[in-house]
Amino acid sequence: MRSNVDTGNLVSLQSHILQEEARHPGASGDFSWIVSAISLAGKAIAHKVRRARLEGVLGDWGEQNVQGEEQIRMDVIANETILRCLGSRASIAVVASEEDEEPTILRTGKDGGKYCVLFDPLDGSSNLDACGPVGTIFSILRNDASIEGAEATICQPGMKQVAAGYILYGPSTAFVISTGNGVDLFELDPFMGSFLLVKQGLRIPSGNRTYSLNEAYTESFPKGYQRYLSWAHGQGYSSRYIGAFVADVHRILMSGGVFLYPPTSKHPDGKLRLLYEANPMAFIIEQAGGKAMSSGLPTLGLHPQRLHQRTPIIVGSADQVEAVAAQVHQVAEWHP
Ligand code: AHM
Ligand code: MG
Repeated sequence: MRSNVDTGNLVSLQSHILQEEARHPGASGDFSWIVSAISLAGKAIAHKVRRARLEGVLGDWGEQNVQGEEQIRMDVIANETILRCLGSRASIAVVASEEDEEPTILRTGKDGGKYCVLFDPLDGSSNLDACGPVGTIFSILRNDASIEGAEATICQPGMKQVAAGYILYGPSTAFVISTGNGVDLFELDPFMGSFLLVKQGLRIPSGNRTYSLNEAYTESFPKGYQRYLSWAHGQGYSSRYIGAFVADVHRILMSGGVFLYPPTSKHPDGKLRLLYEANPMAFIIEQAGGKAMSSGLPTLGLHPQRLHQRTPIIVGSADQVEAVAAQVHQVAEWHP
């Protein structure tokens, strides 16, 4: 039987990141401490997610988040877990979450704040009731001490991310990360309590004619997307949609295809958030050889204006993203 593990040795996430860091002369180890905090949070959330029904913490919290969306109790639990894990790491300047209205300044550059960590604590959380996959998405940026104000500090184009990744809580718990040097996949061994390296240098496959989008909104998509869908139907495309961005993109990273969340009448700027959903997933996919576009432009080149800014996105195998773009004939066809 063939093994999916492509490394001969047992390598934990922690030792892998330390090894990567050692390649940079003068690295202080601060970065690996941040990844270790995220992995600790991931293990705690994985455990909570598995026990959520038993512990009676599924369902609504009874409040709305800053996006005006009902907060699910597990959103709040995941958010608090990540903040508790990150709060003790001395090099973090700013943290920002989908669940919090404002970014939080933990310490200034003068006090050693080198990095900003942005995250969606539990993407796709409405899947939980149905025992579907959910995930944590994160983006790590450098803290520019010369910029005043937390929001201005984190409003950096995605191409400036120092690292990005996600933890997917599915049948297994997967940790996917890129520090700008390819994409590595780890899986949680629940008995050892460690994320172990299973695949280094992941490359996204091409040639998979499968799209992933909420087709029920087709009537309100801009013309270019509608033309793409008609074209894809004629070409014998297949479709897959989990309804959790992190899980849909993970499937595409492993098997190829394209994910789309176009502008709709309900969400004229798209639904997904640029800084802590679109940018980190676009970074991972591009590091694996894929492509990400927002209204005809590279997602990673967009200049964010606000923490909770939304963006349309097309992300996946380069050939499949280009197949979408080929059906959009004018700039005006990207917009409603
Ligand atoms: P969330 O961050 O509140 O969970 O919302 C984002 C989710 C994404 O995970 C998913 O891709 C999208 O919403 C699904 O939206 P829709 O139900 O409109 O298809
Ligand atoms: Mg989300």
